[in-house]
Amino acid sequence: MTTTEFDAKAADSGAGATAAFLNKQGGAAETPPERVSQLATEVLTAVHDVIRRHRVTYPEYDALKSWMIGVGQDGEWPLFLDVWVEHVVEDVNNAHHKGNKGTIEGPYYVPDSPVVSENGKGTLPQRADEAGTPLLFAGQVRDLDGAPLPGAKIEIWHADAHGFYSQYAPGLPEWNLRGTVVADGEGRFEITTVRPAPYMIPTDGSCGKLISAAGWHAWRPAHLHLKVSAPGKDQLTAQLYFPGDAHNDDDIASAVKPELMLDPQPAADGNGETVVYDFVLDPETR
Ligand code: MBD
Ligand code: FE
Repeated sequence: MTTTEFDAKAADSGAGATAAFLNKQGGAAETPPERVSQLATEVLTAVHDVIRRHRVTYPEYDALKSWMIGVGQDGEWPLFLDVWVEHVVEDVNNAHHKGNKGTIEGPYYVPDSPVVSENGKGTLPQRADEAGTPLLFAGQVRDLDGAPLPGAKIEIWHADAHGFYSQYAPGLPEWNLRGTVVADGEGRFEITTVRPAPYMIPTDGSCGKLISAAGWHAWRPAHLHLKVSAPGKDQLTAQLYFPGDAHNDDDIASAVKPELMLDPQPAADGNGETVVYDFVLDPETR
């Protein structure tokens, strides 16, 4: 029997996301001891407050301990943090941007995806029989003054029509639905792909345990992930969403913003959908 994306296991995608994060480094900020002490003290104080206010019992304390051990064993710290914490970090750090709104990166970005474009146009790597509605995504990258940014780089990655990401679910070609498009001399791009499905957080791991123990749902609305960059500009990390998705209003990762909503139209040739979305990049911070 061959393994397919439908055999995805939380512990496998978790291990992959953990390895990818450790590989990218960057986590080692040079944080002075005063700041570490202040942040750690305030987090611990917030935890202590919850324990006092709700008179947390020893069985509950032990449940927390065993759950946290499980998150580590499943490799799900990247998933947990990106779903329930990253949106506030993103908000605080990008509040000064005057161009596009961004949103969280999430746990499944892979750097250095293959360049698939020529003169701004390209098709994301996909299987010959890739499922899903064909989607032509076009736009232009400009600066705050409206000047086009020739050669801007658009990295795009998204789930397939069954909600699975290549490199994090088994059986998918390595770069399936991941690619880099270099905009043309006027900052324009045209990306051919398929519409992704909504994404369900794995239910068989520790994050899934929390979700079911709390009676929450496990869904993110369908989304395209993007990183848009150009020399001298702040890189934009964003996600774009589709109107009408049942979870646009209650994304488990709290990463939907009205500015990130697409407006797809039936394609002129009757084959799938076309959508136009432009990006405006801020000048490099500091
Ligand atoms: C995803 O696809 C995602 O984008 C986030 C933020 C968390 C989990 C899975
Ligand atoms: Fe995602």
